[in-house]
Amino acid sequence: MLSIERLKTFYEEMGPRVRIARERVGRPLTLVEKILAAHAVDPSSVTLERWKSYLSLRPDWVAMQDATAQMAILQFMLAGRDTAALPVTVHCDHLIQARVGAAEDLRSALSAHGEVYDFLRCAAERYGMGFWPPGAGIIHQVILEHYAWPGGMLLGTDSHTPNAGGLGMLAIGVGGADAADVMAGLPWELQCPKLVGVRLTGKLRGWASPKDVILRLCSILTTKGGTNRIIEYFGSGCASISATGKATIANMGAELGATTSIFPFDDQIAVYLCATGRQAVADLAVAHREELTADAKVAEDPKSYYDEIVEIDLSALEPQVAGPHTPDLVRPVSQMPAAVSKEGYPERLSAALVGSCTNSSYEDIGRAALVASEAARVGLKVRSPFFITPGSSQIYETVKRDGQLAALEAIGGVVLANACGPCIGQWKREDIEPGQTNAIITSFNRNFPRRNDGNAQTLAFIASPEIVTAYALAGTLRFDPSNDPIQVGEGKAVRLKAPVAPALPEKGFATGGPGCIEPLPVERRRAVRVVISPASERLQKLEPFPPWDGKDFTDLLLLTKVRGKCTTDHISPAGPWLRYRGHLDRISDNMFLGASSAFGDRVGEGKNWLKGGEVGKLAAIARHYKERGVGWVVVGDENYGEGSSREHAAMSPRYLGCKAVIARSFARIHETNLKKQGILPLYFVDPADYERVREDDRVSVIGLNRLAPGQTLEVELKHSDGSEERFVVRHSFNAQQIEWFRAGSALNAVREAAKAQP
Ligand code: MIC
Ligand code: SF4
Repeated sequence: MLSIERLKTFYEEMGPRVRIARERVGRPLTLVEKILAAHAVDPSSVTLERWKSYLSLRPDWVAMQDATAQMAILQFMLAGRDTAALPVTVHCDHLIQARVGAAEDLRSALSAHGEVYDFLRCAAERYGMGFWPPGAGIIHQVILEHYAWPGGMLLGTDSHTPNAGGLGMLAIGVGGADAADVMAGLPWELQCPKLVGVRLTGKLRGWASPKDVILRLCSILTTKGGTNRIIEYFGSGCASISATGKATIANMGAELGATTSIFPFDDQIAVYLCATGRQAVADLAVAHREELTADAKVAEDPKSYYDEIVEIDLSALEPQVAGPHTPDLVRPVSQMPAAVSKEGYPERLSAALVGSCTNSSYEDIGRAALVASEAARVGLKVRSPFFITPGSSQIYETVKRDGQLAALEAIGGVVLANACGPCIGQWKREDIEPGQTNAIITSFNRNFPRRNDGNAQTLAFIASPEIVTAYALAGTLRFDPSNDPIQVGEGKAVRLKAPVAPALPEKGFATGGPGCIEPLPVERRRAVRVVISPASERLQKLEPFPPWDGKDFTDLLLLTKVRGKCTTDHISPAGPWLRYRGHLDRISDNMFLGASSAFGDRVGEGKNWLKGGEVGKLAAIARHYKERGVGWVVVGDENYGEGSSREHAAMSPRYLGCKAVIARSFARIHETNLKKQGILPLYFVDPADYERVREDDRVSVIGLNRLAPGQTLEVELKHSDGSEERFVVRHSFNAQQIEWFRAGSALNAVREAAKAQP
């Protein structure tokens, strides 16, 4: 945590900075704008023109998880600095595979990923970062429990970093290259986002929970609705939701593509800070309450200050279920039985899983456990396999002490390690065959095909932990937990009661389990050597990408044109590939494995035009083009690159020779990742031009010498029948980002700038 002295200074400076910005823009400010002003390099020059001005910001903290930290640190090492320029923590949570249960899975992870953990720990020591070892918990839960504070600004190399918005922190998910730049001392740039105001009124009742608030919002705004927008919650309903409940809502704003989501500071947040040992932070926040909420005029007339307003009446909210395949296909739970019949979803549930960074708080596990105890009283046990991943060792120790774990185990639940596990495909299932159609329900946040178990035929549904537990007991999707009774035995049935669990442990949080290994004192850091074996298959030193040669891109091949959803899970799948997150060459073999071609129903495959159209894996084709020195492009559909922050989805294409991605639209983090690695993300000005691109086209991008902010470029297609056509594309590069492109990557540009300094 930041020292209390530094926090005090931060809060003391926040008021004057906010006043300067308010005077400069000449109107009241929203909460987001206040926090941006508090972190602006120069608050007197911020213009806060949404979707126009760029903000240069100084975040307070960087957090990285093990699967993205490897590449971020490898890039940071290229910058040649001694110490990270701001507080940084590394969290080992993604690599642990769920197989049999917490203790054994953790042991296996330590031996399977020892080399990576050693590298991360050693780099953390060398560069002055805090290190959270495997088993300590999921990054976002740990941040919430130990570091997040109202009004602060956090960058995390993970798309669910906005979780800390539940405590009123402006917490943003970024690619590793962004983190590397900030750790190297550069400010972080953000185009001033639009603001969506979500007014919550009323109070949640019955089975409805915070998860249902965000699922409802997903259905309203869809997975594209949050792009380049920040969601600011306001209204009387906020105060009724616990801090961890707020975090659930802020966390899943990532599924809307939102830059982040945030709640105003209130008593619930103060209580949480105290319960997690941060009374002094709570006191400071209470003293600065005014800065930590929107100006009063904004609340009086929100329409004038937010670009869009969504109203949600908590009292009228029903529990919801999302899925399959996308988090914005949402139905009230009461419609599930009918949906199963209508859509032909498998009725039987092959697994139910509670956990993930979204829903693994004390309150979440508590609610699931209440459902379990009630069921146990009438002799019910789960009818489908049931797994629980606590969010952190603190939660694990506390729910073990307070009996919730025993209640979940008593109905047949299996407790997994405090980690991401099945949420990121680290789940070794032996109960189904690959390719077997089946349905699962989870309290996670993402449900793209293949995500949890690598099987595209697994239909994943999402709901709150208590609803997931109820489904585990019923064993079938044809069930409405809020109304339908469950058969107990011959002719006997019970209707489960809606659980009401305490948000925080009455006896305080238990301690124990692994905690943070603090940074070494400065004088001892230099002696630490970060070694990467050239023979390693897990880690590979990076070579800078070549700079742009100053010429237009001509006669590129089309590697693939994807139709429909193409998330980062489609471009660079995780699961077994997490192994190679520190080895660019190895991981690039997974490139586009999940991408659906617009030509026929091929997934992950395409035609090699240097071999007469021979069908093969896209990664192998790209390697062949690279060997032959031929560049290629990808054509994408809407919201290309939605989902994760993993920059491998940009680095692998760059490494294998991709020059440009032309899409109908992009997700924010991925678009930046492409720019940072030196690839051109281009938008069809007329989305219908997407249809013009044919499988065997030669594609040229024209006008690169004139590349300037706001200027369009042209794309020329040479079809195999000898005809040609052209269309206009636009881009969102600003002047500085154009330098990244010219230098070959953002990191090259940073190094050039450093060299140019006397
Ligand atoms: C995810 O939920 O998709 C991940 C795994 O946490 C990713 C990060 C990664 O791919 O390592 C994310 O959300 O950014
Ligand atoms: Fe981990 Fe899943 Fe959260 Fe990503 S969404 S950080 S994989 S728990």
